[in-house]
Amino acid sequence: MTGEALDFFQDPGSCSLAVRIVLEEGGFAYRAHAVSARDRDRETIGPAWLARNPKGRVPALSPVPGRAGGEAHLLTEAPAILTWLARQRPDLDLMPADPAREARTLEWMNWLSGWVHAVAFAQQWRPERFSADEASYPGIRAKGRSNMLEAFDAIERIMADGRRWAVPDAFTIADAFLIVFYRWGGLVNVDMAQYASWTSLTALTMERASVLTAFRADGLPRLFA
Ligand SMILES: N[C@@H](CCC(=O)N[C@@H](CS)C(=O)NCC(=O)O)C(=O)O
Repeated sequence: MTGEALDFFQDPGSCSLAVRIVLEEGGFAYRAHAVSARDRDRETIGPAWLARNPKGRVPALSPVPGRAGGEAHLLTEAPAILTWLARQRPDLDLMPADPAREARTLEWMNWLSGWVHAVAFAQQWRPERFSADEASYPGIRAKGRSNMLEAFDAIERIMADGRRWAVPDAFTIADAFLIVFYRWGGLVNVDMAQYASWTSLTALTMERASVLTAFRADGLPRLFA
């Protein structure tokens, strides 16, 4: 796809991977800018990034008309960015035009973003968001792990009805988001092979040229190598 190159702010292997997959899927011209979200060199909460995105997070994408309290034309929130990108390429139907399939895609995006990411994983990786009392962190981490495992069971139950993709039956932005959490499950030492149906979906996702390119660009080994 031609047009003005987009500026994409990301941290390799973070939830921004989903955005990179869709940037590649849609053939968008973009420049990637690393903003570290990792503890050892965390830039997301540094003054330079906070001035642009007061939420202190990645991913972000520019230019998209409007503003969210920081830099003009900077779009934040992975589901919003993925939806906006999908709408630039309606021919690919990455955010389905059909109202029921659109709602099903949003159902995935909202739950993955608002529960699986912002609660279950954040409880494990950022317990300080849930309490100022450090003594409570082990309990918060443990609850995050059980919330995550329950969510993974739920994903497997949904996927086990024979569908090939998260929203039957074509690749959507929900699949680009789901592979992030499958990968993160491995990072927190979950044996992901136990989720047979979700593993089949992820293997199918991993075969896409866009996904292979995004993993390579993020410096990540491909899954199931
Ligand atoms: N709701 C946001 C969450 C974004 C988010 O939490 N991103 C993480 C990386 S996966 C981050 O930037 N963390 C930086 C930090 O915690 O300082 C979205 O969906 O984009």
